[in-house]
Amino acid sequence: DEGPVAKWHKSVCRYCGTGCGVMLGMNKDKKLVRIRGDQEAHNKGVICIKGSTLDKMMANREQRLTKPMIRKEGKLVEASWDDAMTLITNKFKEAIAASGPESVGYYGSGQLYAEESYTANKLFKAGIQSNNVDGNPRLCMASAAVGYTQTFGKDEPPGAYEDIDHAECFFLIGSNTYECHPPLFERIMIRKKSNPKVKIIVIDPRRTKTAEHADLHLAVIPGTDLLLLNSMLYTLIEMGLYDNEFVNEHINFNDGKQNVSFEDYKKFLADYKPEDIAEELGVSAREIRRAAYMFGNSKATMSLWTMGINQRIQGVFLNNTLNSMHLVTGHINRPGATPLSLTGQCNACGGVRDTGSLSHMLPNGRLIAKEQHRNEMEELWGVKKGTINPKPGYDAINMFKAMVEDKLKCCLVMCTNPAQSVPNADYYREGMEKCFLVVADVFETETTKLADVVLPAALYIEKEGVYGQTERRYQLIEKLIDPPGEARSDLEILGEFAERMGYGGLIKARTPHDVWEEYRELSSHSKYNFKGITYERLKEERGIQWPCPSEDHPGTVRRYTEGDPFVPKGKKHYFYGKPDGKAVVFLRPYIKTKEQLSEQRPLFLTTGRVISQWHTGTMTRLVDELKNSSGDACLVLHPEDALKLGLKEGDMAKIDSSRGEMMGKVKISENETPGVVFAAFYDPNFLVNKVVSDDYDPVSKEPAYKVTAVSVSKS
Ligand code: MGD
Ligand code: SF4
Repeated sequence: DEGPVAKWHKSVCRYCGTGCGVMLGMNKDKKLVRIRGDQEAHNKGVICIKGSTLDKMMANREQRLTKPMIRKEGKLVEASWDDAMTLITNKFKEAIAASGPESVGYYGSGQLYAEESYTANKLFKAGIQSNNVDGNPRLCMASAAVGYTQTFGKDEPPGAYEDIDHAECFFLIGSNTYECHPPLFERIMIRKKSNPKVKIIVIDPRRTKTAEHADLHLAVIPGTDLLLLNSMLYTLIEMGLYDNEFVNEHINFNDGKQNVSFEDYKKFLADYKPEDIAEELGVSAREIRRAAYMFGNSKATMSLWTMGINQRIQGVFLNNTLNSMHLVTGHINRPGATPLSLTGQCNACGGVRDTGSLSHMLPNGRLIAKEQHRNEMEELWGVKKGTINPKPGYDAINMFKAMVEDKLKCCLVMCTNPAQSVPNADYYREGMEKCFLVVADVFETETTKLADVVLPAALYIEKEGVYGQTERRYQLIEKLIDPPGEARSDLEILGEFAERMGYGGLIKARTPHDVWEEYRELSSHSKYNFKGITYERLKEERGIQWPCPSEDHPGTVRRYTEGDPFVPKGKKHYFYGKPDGKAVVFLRPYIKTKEQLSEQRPLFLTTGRVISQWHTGTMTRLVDELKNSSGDACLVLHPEDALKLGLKEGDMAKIDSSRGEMMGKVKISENETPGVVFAAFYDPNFLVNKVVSDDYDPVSKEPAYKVTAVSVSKS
């Protein structure tokens, strides 16, 4: 009934950090009617169930937000753009006049286009002079970003997806790749089928779909993985499976304060002998040694990880140590050998990490705390020296805490649904209600329900911009259709807000193309150089990986080695993020999580995604196929635990943690581990984040969504 496809357009999937290339089929009325994987893109035509139903999500215009809304006498009522923007500007100006620029903030998203996050960051830090710029990538990637930066001196992975085709051992830790990055998992399985020597090790407390395909699955006790990694390093060195030449030439060992020797490192690891830590880890010494042997003895080992490692109170230490495993064994900087942190969101890397849109950062790896970095950005942005506040702003959790404490008076929230996605949700929702909250979204969400002003945003191909995913690949999404009603792109909203706040001169670039031109020029003053990545090239090519310093440069698959434009000629490895070109192996001790089991709370709750839903489900729950596939969210228990607790499938249970309690339906599955219960967070009728702990890593400030002690009882 929609008619045949009149034209196919290359694009990128809207949802996850895999960044699959898709082909969008438009009919003669310029309506999106078909979608398929792009054979020429890195995903070679493979897409998952979410990507393949993007057309259905985009077709839903009945439920879209199409007019601004303002809260009047407790109710959201329709308003004109002019009234909404006037109100927002007045409120922000009043707060700044009364309590200073630190009383206002911006909470963004790893799903906005790079041009949008870049503009918001510049407006707040160089214009309004508030460093309260943070967003949902803090909840997902912050530990990986800090981990890479500490180890290599620069953020973003050294390797690429292409390494999957060359690896002989896959070390998947804290990643349910099968459900969360399906085309990459398929690529791993194709590699395994092509070569019988290829082995897969999965480290996960749950027997996930990914674990079902493993040659070795170690179901560690939640919160203890650092014991395993240090123990594997102990074993690798004990077995002589390390690369002496690489260690001597390319690594510094460091205890967090100063450089130490390899011998000191060995002494540090002596506390992690497999036999001594096996019980606390929940895995036998034999299996630890087996994992270490498989890791060290393969021709090329590739680690892949995501939230199971990042969302932890030791997220940074875990990331450091994973990088260390590759450095010590020399499994780095060659095809198939690399530590590759997978990204959760479609633009957490390019949009937020690279643009520096977090409260402690400035673009292209610069830090607020460093005067030289602030001065560089002040010069590049053409503002007076001393404009950028030297104090980092609030990270995500502390931003919501500042709302509760009435320190943050106004906040602009774009493209994210924190009322459902932050941990200890009831506590922070109270703050969202207190604060003057402006929310730009495409559908009604738990957060728009709490907002003082709701702004209708344009979605995906209703606007234009760049996404940058896991492997430093930048890809362009072109505008193909108009947004519904009065919806506007986030970039237009930010441009108008800047103008009204008096920063129209600072935010001169108002179209995606112009912002990109400014930003790519700016990148050429850094080691993130992507000056050569133009819109014109991106329209033709299937994404380009930076560094890419000039328009005739093909992009860089592997960093810190030959082929990387920043590696001096004749050098095989050079970690140029560090002054002496050497990467750092840190001595990172394991610390027990505060969330410990007790008689009162004898189970570990862990949370995450399922294959057919995206995050808080605002977009994917509206698609019938996806809704039917996932059903409603439940608390998933092992049959042994269910029996002990007298619970049957479908029963209502009470879940209680130190943060709160909630009710939810029970599902029973042999794939769960006894003692560990699981819940996804896509369902507003099952707000698991009410009970999830908001403890966080002290350095990355990323919350530990993966380990909460709970009790479960029949209600
Ligand atoms: P999303 O559902 O991705 O969730 O949490 P959120 O970012 O809060 O929200 C994106 C919103 O953007 C949606 O409401 C969508 O309708 C809207 N939107 C889509 N396109 C546009 C656009 O172009 N412009 C605007 N203005 N809006 C748009 C994700 C967060 O959740 C993340 S990143 C992680 S990693 C955490 N993971 C996690 C977990 O593992 N467990 C638990 N329990 N909670 C978690 N919460 C975190
Ligand atoms: Fe989209 Fe991610 Fe699925 Fe690829 S794997 S189609 S990017 S949701």
